[in-house]
Amino acid sequence: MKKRLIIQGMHCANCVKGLEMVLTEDVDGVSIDKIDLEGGYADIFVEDGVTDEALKIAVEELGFELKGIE
Ligand code: 9UX
Repeated sequence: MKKRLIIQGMHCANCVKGLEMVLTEDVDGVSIDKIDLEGGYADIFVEDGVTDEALKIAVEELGFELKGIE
């Protein structure tokens, strides 16, 4: 399933790299389509069983805020 994570607090390319890392390493079954620094969102693919709560925990681990999931 495709999801868009609306994320507040990404300011540089390292933020993007860090986010990519926590999403793929901390949560099983996530792959990244694209992360848009300017737009403040991450488009991802999630396998069945990946919860929004797990995504939220991963995003917020780095101090970003998850504003919404579309
Ligand atoms: Mo860049 Mo992001 O040095 O929190 S890693 S601003």
